[in-house]
Amino acid sequence: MLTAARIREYNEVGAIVVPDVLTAEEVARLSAVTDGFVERARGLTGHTEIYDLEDSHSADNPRVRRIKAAHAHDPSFAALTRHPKILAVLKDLWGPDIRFDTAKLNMKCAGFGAPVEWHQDWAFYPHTNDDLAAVGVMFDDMAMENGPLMIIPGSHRGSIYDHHANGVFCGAMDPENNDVDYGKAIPLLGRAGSITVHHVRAVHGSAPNVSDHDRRLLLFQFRTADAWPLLGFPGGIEKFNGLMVAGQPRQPRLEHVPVRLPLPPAVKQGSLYENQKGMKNRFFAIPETARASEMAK
Ligand SMILES: O=C(O)CCC(=O)C(=O)O
Repeated sequence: MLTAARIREYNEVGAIVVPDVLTAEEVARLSAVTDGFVERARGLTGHTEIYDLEDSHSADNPRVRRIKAAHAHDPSFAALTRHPKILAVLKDLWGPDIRFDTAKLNMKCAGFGAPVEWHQDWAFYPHTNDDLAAVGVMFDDMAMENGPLMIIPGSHRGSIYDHHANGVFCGAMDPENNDVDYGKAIPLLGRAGSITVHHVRAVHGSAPNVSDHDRRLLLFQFRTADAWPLLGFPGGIEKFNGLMVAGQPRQPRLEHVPVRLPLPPAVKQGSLYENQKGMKNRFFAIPETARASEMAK
C-alpha cells in the first residue's frame, strides 16, 4: 500500500494520510450504522458505556461526542480492525505481527463538535517500545473548516510532555507550559474513505467543528505484537493474545523510550474529553454552539 517515500514521510513527520482506502459503499454503510447509534442516544440523560455525550446534549436533541469502543458494539466497526488494506498499511510500517488495542468513533458533528486539546497518546498508554499508531478512518471529508486532526511534525521524536494539572493526569498538555510551536501544526485532510495514521508520540489535537459539515473519524489503536503495555492488561494474556490481527504474538521488546505514566488518574473519568476538563489553560475555545447553556435558550 505504501511506497518507500510514504514510509519515509511517516517516519519523518509522524503521520500520513492514505487516500481512498475504503470505498464509497463501505463508507455509506458505516455512516448508516453510525446514524442508528445517534438515534438510539435519544432519551439519554448522561454518558453510558457506549456513549460519550456533548455537554450540550439533551434527551430531545441527542448530541453524541463519541461512540466508545465502537468495535465492541457493532460488527461492521469490528470488521475494520482486520480490514486488509488497513493492515497492509501497518505491515508496510512495522512488519507482519500486529495487535489491535481499542477503538473510538469521534463524532465532531457539524455546528458543535468538541475540540480535542493537544496531547500525545503515549501519555495515556506507554508500552515497552513506541511502535504504536492510531489509524483514523474518515467517514466524512476532513477539511480545514470542520476541525481536522492536526499534528506537530517531528514531535514523535521529541519529548514526552507533562499531561498533568494540579498533580493529577488530565490528558492534555498545558499550552502555556511547554516548548511546542503550535503554529507548525499540519492538518491531516482527505476525502471520506481515506485514513490517517499518526505515531503514538506525535503531539496532536483538533479544533471545534463550527462548520455545517460533520467530521466523523473512527480511530483504531494498533501496535506491533512486541509492544506490551506498561500499565498491564487487565483481561490477562489470553485476552491480550486474542487481540492479534496479523502474524504471531511476540515477547516484549524493550526500547530506550521516554515514559510518563497517567497517574494519579484523571479526576473526570469516562473519556479523553472528560479527562481534559481537568486542564488549567485550554488552547481551543469552546464555541457557544457547544455550550450546555445554548440548549437552555
Ligand atoms: O478526533 C480528533 O480530532 C482527535 C482525537 C484524539 O486525538 C483522540 O481521541 O485521542
